[in-house]
Amino acid sequence: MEYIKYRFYKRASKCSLKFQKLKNESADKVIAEVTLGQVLTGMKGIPLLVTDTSKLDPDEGIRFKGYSIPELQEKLPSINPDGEPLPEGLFYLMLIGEMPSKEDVSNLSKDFATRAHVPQHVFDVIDALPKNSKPMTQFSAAILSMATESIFQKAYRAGVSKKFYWDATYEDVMNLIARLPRVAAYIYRRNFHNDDHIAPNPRLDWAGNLAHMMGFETEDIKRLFRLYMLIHADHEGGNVSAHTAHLVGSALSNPYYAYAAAMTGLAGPLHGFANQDVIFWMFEMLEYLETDRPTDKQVADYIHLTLKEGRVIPGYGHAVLRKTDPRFTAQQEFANKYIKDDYLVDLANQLYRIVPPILGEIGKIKNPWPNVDAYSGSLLYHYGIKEYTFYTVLFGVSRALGVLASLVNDRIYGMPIERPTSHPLSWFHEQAYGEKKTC
Ligand code: NMX
Ligand code: MLT
Repeated sequence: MEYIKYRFYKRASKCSLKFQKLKNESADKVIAEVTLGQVLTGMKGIPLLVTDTSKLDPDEGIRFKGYSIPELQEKLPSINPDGEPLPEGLFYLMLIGEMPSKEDVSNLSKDFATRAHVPQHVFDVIDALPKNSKPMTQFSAAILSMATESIFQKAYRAGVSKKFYWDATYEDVMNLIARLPRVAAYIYRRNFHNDDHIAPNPRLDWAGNLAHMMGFETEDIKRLFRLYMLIHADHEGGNVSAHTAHLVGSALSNPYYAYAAAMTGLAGPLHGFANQDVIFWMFEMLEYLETDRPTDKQVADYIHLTLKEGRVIPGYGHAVLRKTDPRFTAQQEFANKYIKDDYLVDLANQLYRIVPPILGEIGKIKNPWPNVDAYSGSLLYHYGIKEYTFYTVLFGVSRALGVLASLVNDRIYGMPIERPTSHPLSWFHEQAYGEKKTC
């Protein structure tokens, strides 16, 4: 067994014993009370999922295996001393629970490079879709079509014991992560560069190779991509994409199925699509105001207009966070360091001053502060990736790192099929008022 896989196995099998012990010995322990309000507002705050890769604190934001984003930037190995860490290192950390050495990360990069071959039929599936189908449609379809390669599916058919499900899942997960940059870049070049495709360079790291295959060779963009892939990689288990992959995977659907499903969730405007919605809305505003440099008053008026139309302000608010998203801050710091005088970056900063007090005044919005999507598009646009309908695909490449690490955990822990209970509305009415009412 390859050594990173062996390290995962050694560590995760210990955790798996803990999981089984808890299940067997403490099943009756009450851990939470559920209110009707929680059920009716999207199950917020109910501790229902076991996810080891990262944990979200409403005020502090995300920590990956206990490390904040600034701590990761300091401690994870990077290629250049002043560069951003390699996302492969974060994957290692989430999978194994220890900080990787530079050598571990370099081995992981090489492992991904050797697994990166995408079968021709996946490109054929993408090419069969009309060019006006959304990049996320092409991305999800491509991932689904790659299920032909699933080792888990073949092992299951061959009758492999439950004890070894994790092994085949691990192989699928590694292969899928390795192939996503090629698939994403293919969609990008197909849609926006006349099918002029660029071959992978196996000597590059995972994120650097993605930039290369998309046609961007400067160190600036590679640095941005490494940061981007790091901060979008995971957001504990309850977000729509992570939860979807876990749920679909709990039926023992193979990792390709589970991740394709996750990506159709990421494509929703309240989730990852918001990163393209932000840029769409910014341009809509600038066009309406007929200026690239609006005054604070013009921006505030436009925000009020958007709200009056019954729309949300994209990039603001969060289901869990109650303060500025540290992923927003990491990107803002990156811009402060490397970008001078860019109108969209300036607009993102201007919105950060103006949006929160306006949303705060409304009263009902639990978090008026920006999330990760409020900044990412301005950075990509600055570096020449202007095709914003593609932005959610980049989010999707990154999110694989956390979600798929969790999927291998699910299988080694022997997690069962997920199957909560539902009731008709009349049942909830009865719980609240003591009488059954049908509608
Ligand atoms: N602009 C206007 N209204 C908002 C906003 C916003 N940015 N955020 C929340 N609200 C409204 C929300 O629609 C709801 O209205 P109603 O009662 O009429 O249904 C009310 O405020 C209460 O919502 P919350 O409980 O504060 O938020 P919830 O947990 O339901 O939703 C989001 C969280 C993130 C879906 C929501 O804040 C939102 O729609 N934000 C804009 C879209 C966005 O940026 N999504 C990206 C999230 C991060 N990601 O990448 O996944
Ligand atoms: C995410 O990164 O998944 C989003 O911030 C949404 C969430 O955490 O619910």
